[in-house]
Amino acid sequence: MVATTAVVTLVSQTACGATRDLGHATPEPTATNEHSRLEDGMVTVRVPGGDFEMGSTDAEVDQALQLCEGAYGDCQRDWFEDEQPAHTVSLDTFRIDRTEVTNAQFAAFLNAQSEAAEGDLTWADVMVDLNSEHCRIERADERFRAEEGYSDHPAVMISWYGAKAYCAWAGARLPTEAEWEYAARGPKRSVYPWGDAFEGTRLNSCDASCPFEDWRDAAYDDGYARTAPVGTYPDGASWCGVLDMAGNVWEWVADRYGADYYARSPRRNPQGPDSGRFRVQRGGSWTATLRDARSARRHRYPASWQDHAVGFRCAMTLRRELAASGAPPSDVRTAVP
Ligand SMILES: [Ca+2]
Ligand SMILES: [Ca+2]
Repeated sequence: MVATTAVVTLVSQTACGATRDLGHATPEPTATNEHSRLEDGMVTVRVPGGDFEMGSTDAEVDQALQLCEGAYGDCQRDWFEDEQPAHTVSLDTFRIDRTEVTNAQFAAFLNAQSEAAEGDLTWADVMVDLNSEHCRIERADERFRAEEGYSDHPAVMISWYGAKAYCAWAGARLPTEAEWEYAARGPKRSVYPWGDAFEGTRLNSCDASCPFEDWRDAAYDDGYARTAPVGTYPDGASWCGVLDMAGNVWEWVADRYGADYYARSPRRNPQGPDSGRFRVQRGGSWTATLRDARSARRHRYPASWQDHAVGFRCAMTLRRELAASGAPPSDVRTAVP
C-alpha cells in the first residue's frame, strides 16, 4: 500500500465550464484546477460545491419514458421512477477523476497488493475476474499488466470492493451518487453531460457496430464496438470538464441502492442508505443506448458483481472540507488543497 495520500501536482488551470461552448446552459464559470494524482497519474477535476436538484421531476420521467418508447417501444414508467422525487442536494467542493480508471492503472494497483488469500480466492480474485475473456488485465511472470492495446481502456470485471480498494490505494474514495450526478449534470441539470439532446457521437454507446443486435442504435457510429480508450470523446465533456460520464463503462459509486432513498435523503452530502445488498452504477456503457446514458439514470448490481460493462472512477475530499468535518489533523494535512 502507498502511505502517502492525496499529494497532487498542479499541471494546468482551466475555468470550469468556460473553455467550451457545449450548446447548453453553462453555469457561471468558476476557477478550477486540474491536478495529476501522484499515486496513479490520474487527472482530477475540481467540482465547485453548491446546491442542485438531484433526480427527476414527473415531467422528466415522462420525457425519459417517451425517449425510451421512441427508441425501443415496450418501456415502462416505473423503470425511471427511482429517480424521484427530484430533491435539493447541497454538496461540498470535491475532486473527481476526469476519466474512468484504466487497465494499466488497475494493474499497477494489483501489483502493489500482497497476495493474501480469502479462502479459495486470492484478494485479486475478489476485486477483479482475471479469468474473464472481457478482462484485459493479464498475469505474466508474477506481475499484472494490461493486455497489448488495452492499457488506456477502462478496467472492467471489477467488483465494487475492487473499485473501493483501488480508490483507497490512490489516496481517494469512490464518489457518492450525488457527487457523480452533480459532476455529470451541474447546477443546470442537463439530461446528458453535454446538454439535453442525445448525440451518439459524443460517447461510446451501443452504436451500429455494437454486438447486441436487439437494441443497438444503427443511427450512430461512435468508432468502438466495445470499450474505447478513456477520454476519446472530448465533445462529451460535462459542465466542469469530466469525460465519459455517459457511456464507455457504467461506473460504481459509493452508495448502496435504495429505490425510495430520494424521498428521505438528507440534503447535505448524502451518502446513500445504511443497508441493502446492491450498490449503484451510473452513466450507461458500450452495451447501452440513450435510455441508460441519461445522467439521472440509476442502475444497480450486488457489490460482488463483476461485469464487462462496469468500471469506475474515484473522487477526493478537499482539505478545507475535511477540516470542517472534524477529521484528524493528520488527514487534513495530507488532503488535496
Ligand atoms: Ca460503441
Ligand atoms: Ca462512463
